[in-house]
Amino acid sequence: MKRIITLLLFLYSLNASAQSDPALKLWYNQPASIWEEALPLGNGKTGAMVFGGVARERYQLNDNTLWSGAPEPGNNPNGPSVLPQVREAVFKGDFELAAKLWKKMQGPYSARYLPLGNLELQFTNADSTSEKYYRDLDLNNAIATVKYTQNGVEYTREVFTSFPSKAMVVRLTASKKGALNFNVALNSKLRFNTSAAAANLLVLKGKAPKFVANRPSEPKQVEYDDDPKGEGMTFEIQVKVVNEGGVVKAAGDQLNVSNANSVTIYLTEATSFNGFNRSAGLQGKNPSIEAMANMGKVSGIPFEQLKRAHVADYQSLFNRVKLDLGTDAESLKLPTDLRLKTFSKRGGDNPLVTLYYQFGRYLMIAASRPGSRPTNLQGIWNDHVQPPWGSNYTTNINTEMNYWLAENTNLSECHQPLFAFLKELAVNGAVTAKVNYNIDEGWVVHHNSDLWAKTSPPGGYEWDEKGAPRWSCWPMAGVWMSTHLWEHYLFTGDIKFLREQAYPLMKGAAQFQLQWLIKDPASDFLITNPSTSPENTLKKDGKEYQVSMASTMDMSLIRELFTALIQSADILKIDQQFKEKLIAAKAKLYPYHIGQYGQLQEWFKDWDQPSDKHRHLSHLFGLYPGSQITVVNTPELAAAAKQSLIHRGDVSTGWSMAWKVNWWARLQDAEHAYKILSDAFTYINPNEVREVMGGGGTYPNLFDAHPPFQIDGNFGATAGITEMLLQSHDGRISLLPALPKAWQAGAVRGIKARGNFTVSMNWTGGALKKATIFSGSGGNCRIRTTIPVRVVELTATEARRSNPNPLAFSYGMPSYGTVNNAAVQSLPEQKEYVIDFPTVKGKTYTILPK
Ligand code: FUC
Repeated sequence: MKRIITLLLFLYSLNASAQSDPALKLWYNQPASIWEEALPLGNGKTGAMVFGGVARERYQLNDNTLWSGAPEPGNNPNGPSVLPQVREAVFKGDFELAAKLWKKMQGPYSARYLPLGNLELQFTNADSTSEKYYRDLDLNNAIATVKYTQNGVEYTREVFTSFPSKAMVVRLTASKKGALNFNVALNSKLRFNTSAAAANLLVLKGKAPKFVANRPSEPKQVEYDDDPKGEGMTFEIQVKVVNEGGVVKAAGDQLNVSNANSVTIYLTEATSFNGFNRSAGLQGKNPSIEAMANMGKVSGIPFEQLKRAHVADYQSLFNRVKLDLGTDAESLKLPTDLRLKTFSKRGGDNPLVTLYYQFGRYLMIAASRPGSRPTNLQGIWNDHVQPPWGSNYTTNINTEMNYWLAENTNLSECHQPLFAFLKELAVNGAVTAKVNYNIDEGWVVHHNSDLWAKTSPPGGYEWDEKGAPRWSCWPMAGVWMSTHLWEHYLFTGDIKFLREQAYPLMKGAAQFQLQWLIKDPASDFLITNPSTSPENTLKKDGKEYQVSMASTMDMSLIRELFTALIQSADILKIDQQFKEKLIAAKAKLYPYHIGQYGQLQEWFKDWDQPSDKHRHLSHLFGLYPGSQITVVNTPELAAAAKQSLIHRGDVSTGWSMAWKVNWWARLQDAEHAYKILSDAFTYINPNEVREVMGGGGTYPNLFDAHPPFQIDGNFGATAGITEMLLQSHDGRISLLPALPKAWQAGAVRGIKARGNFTVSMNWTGGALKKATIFSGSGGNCRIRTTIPVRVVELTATEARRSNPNPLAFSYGMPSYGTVNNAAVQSLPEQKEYVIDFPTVKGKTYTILPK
């Protein structure tokens, strides 16, 4: 039996190493000296940043549910009486008064996402210098490794966080028996107490603050309840040390390991979080029960067995997609931080782009798994008690961007936490709709949310001078997030999901908007009032205004959702009356406008300034992630969007640049998309204080720098690279729609197109060589290529009519007005060939050049 297991293990390791790609490692020649050099691990629940120190190893820990505060709706009953005054001011053109009045409708800030603690290993024999230091994060198996030699002994530490085991597992080995000597400690930046519960078991019990301030000017900054049983989440970390050889004993609030041959450390943790609508302090779960139960399950299992289960689970998601943009033996010899520093000097680094791409997918698998909370501004990784922007859900771009890669990079399951969150937002958002606006149908979400599914507008009521209507006045997040449900359906064809989960939520978001929309007496169109274009101000007659009406983003979001719902009602054959209502409202929505410079108008009137470099370009929602503006169906609107992009420029914050990659990809401008993507590889030194809006880039650990660290840029760039290789938003599957010169030869396997098609391709000389398309749901497959192609298995026909596949949905042609035809930008010209072929569910089709 033992022999068989050994043989199986051997075969497994052969197989694992055969699949292991040496280019998929982030590696360094020195330990992390600062957080942005440490390497992230995660299983959706527990996050860990691995520092890899020789004398002191630090694993900085997070739990995805550990936030400050308690459920606080923050709804503002002033709303219904103030709203008519705001609207009147806007209609009169007094935008300044409108903004001032809106402040009376604001509510509190969101809760803050908090750090859990640190597991520290202090080595007693680490004074002498180490040699041959190496640390990495291997994306092939989601394991971080540290190796070094000291006094002739080779030391190795491996660590992973396991989704199936809900635990972090560390394995320490040495080339010489009895060489492992270290102390184990647990601490936290929050209130905590650590004790040794047994000779080999440490337990940290902690309590989170009941309130953490948003601004340094607030009188109370980090406020704890004096009563340990009072408000504020509690949490527990358990650490068990299992040694082979030597001794483990408790030493005060630490454990001491001496003369061990090898050691396995098991870590489990839990919080008292007991649902978005219950106080975790007063009605919380006992975190000890969960931490102990998980410890009980995991700590009897040998390291290799846990590792196998972890790798199998991780690879079941990660291995679905493979990207190859060419190899570069020289660049692989450089540690990751050096590659980043020299990226532009070396004229780019395709394997680094591939690594960055897969790192985005890795982060999604590590941070967003079924049952976990959705990823916040920092995913699940945060070391601050007062993190930038509270590490919250910022819903006017950041939360959505976090999920742009979920479907097209074949990680559909990882989208689930967002959908579960939407259900909670719909509950709270119905109350906000009623209290703040006296709207009794549907639900609404504003610009920030948190663990407690906050839906009311932030801004700090009236007390906060900095609480600005240009972002707080935005009841649109429910609409935007609901479009993710529709996209999930288009990518998966899961009609049960559409019927049971997506449709009711999408309908609720639309019901609110049907009542929020109001008729503009001057134009007769349905508009939003008040309205902002998130975070930007409109400049008019030398003055800046925050609030007006019918911003292009509002109208595009509503149009996108209404269109999706109209289509859904037909697919599901339900709700015809509601559908008619939507059709009627959609026809009256204030349309797009192409302004005097040939730009897509951001505002209700042609107030856009070519000199405006604001990082938000929300008016381009319809181009991406929306699908209303396409090069083929609406070339003039696409050209206008291009003009808007040119005005704003390329360099901006991390997430803004990632969005621009996606936009330029949708415009099929490969070189511009690639140029901005390359800008994202600007090395940002985490030791230097940088201006927040001074231009984004990448930290040594490949985390996106807004700056500071914000994970949206990582996710947005991975989505954008996919968008350069494959698009499917306009009723066709475009193969290689925006392939830059820098990627003349390459291959991609397993990315997804709407219609539940899985696509693999390779190309040389910038032209498609071969594609295979797996049909997950059957139905017509319409592909668009830049060279003539054929389908090996059958005879395809030239596409003529609209695509009969309901998942290959085209948004049609939204109406628009234009003031100056002469100014319209030209679009890159691509010759295109579009063919149709019927597919059978479960079959694969081969596409070759003709
Ligand atoms: C919005 C953006 C900022 C930042 C913050 C979290 O306020 O405008 O750039 O991303 O969210």
